[in-house]
Amino acid sequence: MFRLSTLLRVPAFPPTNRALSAMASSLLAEQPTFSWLQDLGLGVDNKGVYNGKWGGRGQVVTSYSPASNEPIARVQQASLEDYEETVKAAKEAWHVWADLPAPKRGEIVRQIGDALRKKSTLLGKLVSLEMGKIAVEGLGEVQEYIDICDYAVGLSRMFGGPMLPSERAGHALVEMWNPLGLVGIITAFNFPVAVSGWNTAIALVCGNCCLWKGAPTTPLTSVAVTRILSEVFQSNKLPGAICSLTCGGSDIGAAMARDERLELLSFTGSTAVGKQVAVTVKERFGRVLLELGGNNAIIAMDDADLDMLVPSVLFAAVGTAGQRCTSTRRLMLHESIHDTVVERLLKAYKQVRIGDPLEPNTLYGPLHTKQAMETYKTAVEQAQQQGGKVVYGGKVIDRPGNYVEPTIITGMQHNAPMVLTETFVPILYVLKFKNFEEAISWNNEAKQGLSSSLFTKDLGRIFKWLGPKGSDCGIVNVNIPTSGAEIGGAFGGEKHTGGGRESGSDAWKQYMHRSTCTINYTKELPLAQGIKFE
Ligand code: UN1
Repeated sequence: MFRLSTLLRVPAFPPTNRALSAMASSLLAEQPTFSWLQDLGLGVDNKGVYNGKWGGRGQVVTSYSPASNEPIARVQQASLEDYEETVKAAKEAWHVWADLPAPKRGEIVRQIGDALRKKSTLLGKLVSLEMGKIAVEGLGEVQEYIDICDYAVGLSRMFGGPMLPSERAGHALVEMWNPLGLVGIITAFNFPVAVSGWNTAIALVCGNCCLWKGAPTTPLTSVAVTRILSEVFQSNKLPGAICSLTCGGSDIGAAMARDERLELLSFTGSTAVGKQVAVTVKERFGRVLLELGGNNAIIAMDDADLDMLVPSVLFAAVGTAGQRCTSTRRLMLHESIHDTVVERLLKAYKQVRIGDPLEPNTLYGPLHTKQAMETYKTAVEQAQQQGGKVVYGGKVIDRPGNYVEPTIITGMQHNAPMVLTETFVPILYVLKFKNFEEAISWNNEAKQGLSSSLFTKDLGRIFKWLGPKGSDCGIVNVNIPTSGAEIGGAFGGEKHTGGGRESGSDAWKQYMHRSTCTINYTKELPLAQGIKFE
């Protein structure tokens, strides 16, 4: 049986007890806790379905702030009937959208980027409030959406296929690229804006309609983003269902995976759920784009510039409280610099300002859910049982919200089970190696293959790292952190990361189907390979 909620990185919804629900109802009955949410079109009660009009007859969920575990507002999710109506509306809308020339579609995406610019501060603040990442990072992912809109506008005048030389006289061999139809987009809690943006902007200029389901724990962000998009379609007198939304849990996710009307399903989430999604979509010969887990490493050689290494590790391991797919989880240090780097990291970790993610001075906020705190506690215990020494952090922080200490663990074997497990919490395992080849093999022994980074000044090592016997990841960096990729490149990874590529470069190809077209413009009928069939 396909059950998304049990396997997602986070539960469908933070566990609530009756007291908390009662508190939520009484608080929300009066007014939104955060009145500025009204400027994003949000109220106390919100509809979580959009297909040209707003609706939703499914379960009502309350969104909580991870920094306090206090309720923010409620969203009524999609029922399966809502889902059905929405797919029909999106399919209908496609007939209008696909008829627009690609540069005209680009113009609509340009307007989406501009509309996001106008609301970026508020939207970034909402991401911070609902997801728990610090304000600058919330704003940063709205910027990613804006950037990919700009990219997609240019792309709308550039994509296409070549005209190839035909072996037959009077024949043209042309590659045509056409839209797929309806693209399903399932995103995770940790990037509730940017990842939907990468998919939506590119899918739209390619001529597809989109049906989005965000994480069940960030429904307000999904609604706010969709409101911004819907106003652009409305002001251009285009069907709103071109970008539809069905908030929901595992039932909607499973329906999307099974649904033959979704020509492509782009899924971001855990490896375990991604595997089920892949099997379900492939069973119907659909197309699936997977962005799954990562267990990313930084390798620092004896010649690494430590003034660059230490802040890079800090950003990639502590930033977003370790909840990026691209977060650094393993730090491999050459034995000659190991102790110095650990000492410098301890100093840097001590200066991390922990607090309310909405406060401008804060560098480190809460984990997204209570369940993640449990995962953290278990991981710290198990790492210690497997020979790890907690040299920094290791404890839950006694304050409201889901706060845990950013943690450094040394002394483990490179292949200890915890070192090779992606926990999605802010634990950094520091490993000591003797030579470069050994470090590369440790980098590559993780099941996942998302991001990786090497710190060195040696050109020979850099090119080995980028080459066939180097990193096996989709993102292979030098002298920068593992996280914080730009939108212009293709984003994604190999092995258990799922193999998908989103965002820039030629990732657009996955949102279109290619036809090889051979056109005979003569009165002769020569066959290829010189075959005579007479
Ligand atoms: C993710 O964690 O799912 O490279 C996406 C980064 C961001 C995107 C991360 N640009 O860290």
